[in-house]
Amino acid sequence: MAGMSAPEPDSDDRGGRPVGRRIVLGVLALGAAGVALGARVQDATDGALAAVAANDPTGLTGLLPGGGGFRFYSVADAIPHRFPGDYRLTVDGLVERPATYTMDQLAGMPRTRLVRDVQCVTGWRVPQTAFTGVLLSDLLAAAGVRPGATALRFTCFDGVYTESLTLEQALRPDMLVADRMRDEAITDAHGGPVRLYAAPMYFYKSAKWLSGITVTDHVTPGYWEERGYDIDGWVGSSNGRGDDPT
Ligand SMILES: Nc1nc2c(c(=O)[nH]1)N[C@H]1C(S)=C(S)[C@@H](COP(=O)(O)O)O[C@H]1N2
Ligand SMILES: [Mo]
Repeated sequence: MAGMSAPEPDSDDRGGRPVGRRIVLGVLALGAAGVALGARVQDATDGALAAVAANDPTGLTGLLPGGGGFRFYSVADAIPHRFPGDYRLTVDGLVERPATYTMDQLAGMPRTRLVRDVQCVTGWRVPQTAFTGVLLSDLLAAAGVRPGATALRFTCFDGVYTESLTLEQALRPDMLVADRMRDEAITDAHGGPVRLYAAPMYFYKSAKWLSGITVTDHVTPGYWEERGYDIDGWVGSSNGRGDDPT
C-alpha cells in the first residue's frame, strides 16, 4: 500500500464508527444469548447471527460485522438515512443535459444485474454478491457527455465521502449505480437507497449514499485516494495486492 501510514479503510480502531458499534452491541445483547462476545463481534457464528436476525424487528442486524460476510464501514460519524421518496441523484458538470433522478426514474431505466465477488482492499471478500441498478454508461448517455470530459466525481449524502472514476472506466459495462443489493433494497448501512457499484475494483470505489455525479475534465482523487490508496482501484493489480479478480 505504497508504504503509507493512513488508517485502513476498514480498521476497527478509527473513530469513525461509534454509532454502528453501539447498535451492533445493542442488537447482540438483545437476542444472542450464549454468544461469547470477544473483542471482535464478527467472530460470532453465522448460526447465532441468523438466530438474532430472525428475532430482529428492527432490521439492524444488517449492520453486524460478519453478517453475510460484510463489514459495515463508514468514515462518517453516523449512518445517514434517506427515504426512497426523498432520494435524488444529480448528474451535472460537463454534460449537455444536467438531470436529477428520483428512485422511480432510476427504476424505470434499463436494468443490469451483476454477480461478482466483493473484495475490500484490506482483505475481506464476499463471494458472488448481486447488485442491480442502472449502468453508469446509460446515465452518461442520457446526460450527453461534452467534449473535454475525462472523469467523474462522485459525492455522497453523508457529506464526507467522495470517489472518482475516469470516463473510460465509467463507460465499462460493469459500473453500476445500484439500488438493489442481494436482490433487496439496499439498507442504510450498506449505502442505500443508492450506491455506486464499481464491480472490477476494490470496494472502496463503491461509494455509498450516492448523491451526485459530476463530469469533469480531470480526476479528483476520492476520500481514501487522498489517504494513499490507488485511484485506479482494480482488484488484483492495484494497492500492491494480488487478489484474484473474479
Ligand atoms: N459514503 C461512503 N462510501 C463508502 C465508504 C464510506 O466510508 N463512506 N467506505 C468504502 C469502503 S472502504 C468499503 S470496504 C465499502 C463498505 O461497504 P459496506 O459497508 O456495504 O460493506 O464501502 C465503501 N464506500
Ligand atoms: Mo474497504
